[in-house]
Order: sequence, then structure tokens, then C-alpha cells
Amino acid sequence: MEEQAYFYRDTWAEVDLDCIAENVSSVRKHLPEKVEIMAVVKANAYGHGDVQVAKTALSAGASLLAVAFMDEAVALRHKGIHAPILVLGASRPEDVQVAAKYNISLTVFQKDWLQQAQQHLASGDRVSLHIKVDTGMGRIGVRSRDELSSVEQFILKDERFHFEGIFTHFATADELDTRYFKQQLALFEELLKGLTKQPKYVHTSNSAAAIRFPHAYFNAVRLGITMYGLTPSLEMQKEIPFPLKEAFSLQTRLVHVKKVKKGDKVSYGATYESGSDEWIGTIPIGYADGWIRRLQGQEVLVDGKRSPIVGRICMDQCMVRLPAQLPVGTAVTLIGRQGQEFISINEIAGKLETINYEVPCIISNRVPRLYKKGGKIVDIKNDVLGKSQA
Ligand code: PMH
Repeated sequence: MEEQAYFYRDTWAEVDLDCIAENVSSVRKHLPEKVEIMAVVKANAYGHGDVQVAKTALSAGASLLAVAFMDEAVALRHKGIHAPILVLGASRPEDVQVAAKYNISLTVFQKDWLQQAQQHLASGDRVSLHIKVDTGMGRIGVRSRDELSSVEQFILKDERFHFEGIFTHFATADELDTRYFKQQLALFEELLKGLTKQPKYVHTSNSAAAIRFPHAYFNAVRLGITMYGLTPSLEMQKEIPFPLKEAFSLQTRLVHVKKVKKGDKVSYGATYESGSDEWIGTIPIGYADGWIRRLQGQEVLVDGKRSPIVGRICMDQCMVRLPAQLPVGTAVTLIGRQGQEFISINEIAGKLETINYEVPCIISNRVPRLYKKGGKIVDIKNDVLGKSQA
């Protein structure tokens, strides 16, 4: 395969599918056998690539998938994924037939929604539903025993609805203080007692809870951030009993190298002024790629050394102060390892004053994704050209 045929630009993200497989199998070993893993592949698998991550997770021990919106679920079906998929967010009642057609499970939490959905289902349709319980996240879900009971009874009365699951989501499972988590869990357990029928899936845990709280496993966990090799929070980093392998790296190359004189300016606003004679390299990545202007000053790795981004980050390019004169084409690592040095997603998140989750999500789909297994490229996805090897 000619790699060049899939992108014509010296910037790409690499996703190491072996890391994802290893992370999933580490969690698999950590969980009791009867607890299923639902791989959370919403938002294009946190920016990593939905179908590639879904397939890898399913072959490494996950048996279910979860996304945020129905579009994401339908896209996975179009890409040949047959595993059960749950839409975690709200769907529109008028789209219920699409869910039935594609065998996509939906999240429900309003009786009105069910009433409206009935109007859009034919007599032979069947759609699987998970009831969402809001035990303290304050996002979506039923909040009382009465609400839960009325939604459950409505589902049970219509055979086109299949009551497949019930779940809640923790707001603080990644915090060392467990009081709020315990309150949420206790409320969920209390509400479960009010059910007429126990559905097949009862699930509460995200990555943090899946690692820390066996008493909250029920029979499935929803695994997101850990699958990608990232820690759910910095404070619980020490509590992770197995190594996590960061799957995502971001690479580019020097497209121009020049020597500037003391006092020369660089980039918009001419805000950077070189303090002496310096070697400045230009790299073809900018804020339209999600490498946002706040990353000015962030270091990148060139020739195995940390080198700062100088001057303002442009839409498609930015400049780096090089450790020495280096040839055009020299590899530059923005996220990942080069020689002895490593720039983690947590480092970038720290610079951006955000969480690690956000970093791969904001690397835009203008950046091609290259998939590796056993050190070899197995797939390339370039949304700009609309080309994919697979
Ligand atoms: N379940 C639900 C309902 C979620 O919203 C998420 C992540 C997960 C499971 C997976 O969590 P994890 O990645 O911590 O394992 N949702 C979000 C969110 O809405 N914002 O950040 C993470």
C-alpha cells in the first residue's frame, strides 16, 4: 500500500490499536467474568476513530458498544459493526423506527417520549430501551421512584418496547472523596428495588468506578477514557492497578527551516522577537486542526529534544525554536514519544487547563488518522479526502 495515496500532508495522528487492546484486556482481567464491558466509542471514539476502536475493543474483551447520539450508532452499523450498541444520550421519539431498523438500543427517561415514540412504530417493530436514572449527575434521567415506575410500566405494556437495561452515571467516581459516589449508588440501589422486572443489563460504572468500586459493577461497565490509555483523573492515577498505554500520538514534520537574526519577529502580531540568532522551524499544524492558540509556548519534540512553539499559532501552521539547524522533513512529535522524551496528553491538558478527555477530541478531522498494529500501518483515515484504506 502506498501511504502517500491517503494523505498529502505532513501532519497526522497515530492510533496504536495494540495499546487499546491491551488496555481493554487489562480491565477485562480486573473484572469478574460475568461483568460485560461496554466500550464507549462516542465522539469518534474520543477522537481516536470509531470503527477501528470498536473492532479492537470487541476483539479484546468488550461485548457491547456505547455512543452519544443515534447518528454515531447508525454510522457504526454502516461500517459493518453488528455488536449491540446503546445510545447514551437523548434521541428523538420520531427516530425510534430507525433505532428499531438498525437494532440500536436507546436511552429513555420520559413517559411523554414513549407515548410519542409509539406513534412512530409499526406493529412488528421492536426497539430495545435502557432507562436512565439521574441519581445526582443532574443531566438526563428519571429522578424518583414514581417517575421510574411510570416509565417502566409504560415500556412493559407495549410489546414493541423491549426493557433491556437500566443505568445511572456517577459525577465523582474519579475523586478520592467517595461520599457523593456512595450517595448516588445508594439511591440507585433503592430505586432498583421498585422495578417490576429486572432487565438484562444493569450498569453504572465509568472507567473510574470500573477500576475502583467492585460493588458498583452490577453486570456491565461503560469503559471510555481508560480504554484509550488515559487516567480518569490525576488524583486517582495512583489507584490504577495496571499500566495504561496511551494510544494516541500526534506527529508532523518541519516544512521550512531558517536562521533568524536577533530582533527578528515571528507570526501574527509580531509578538515573538528572537533574543539572538536562532533556528526557526515551521510545522504544518494550526488551530483549525485543534492545535489551538492557547498552545503557544508548549514544547514539541524535535531531534529528541523539547523545543518551544514561538509566536502565535496560525490556522494551519506554527513555528518552533529549534535546538539546532535541522533539515526540512525532520520528524516533530507534538504528542507522544521521541527518543527519551515523552509529551503526554496530560501535559497538553495541563497547558490548556482542561482534562485529558478533551485533547484527542479536539484534534479535528482535518488531521488524518493512521492506525498501527504490531508496529505496522493497518489503516488510514483521511476525512478531508473522504478516503479510508479499510
Ligand atoms: N457512560 C456515560 C453515560 C458517559 O457519559 C461516559 C463519558 C462514560 C460512560 C465513559 O466514561 P469514562 O470515559 O470516564 O470511562 N462521558 C463523558 C462526558 O459526557 N464528558 O466527559 C466524559
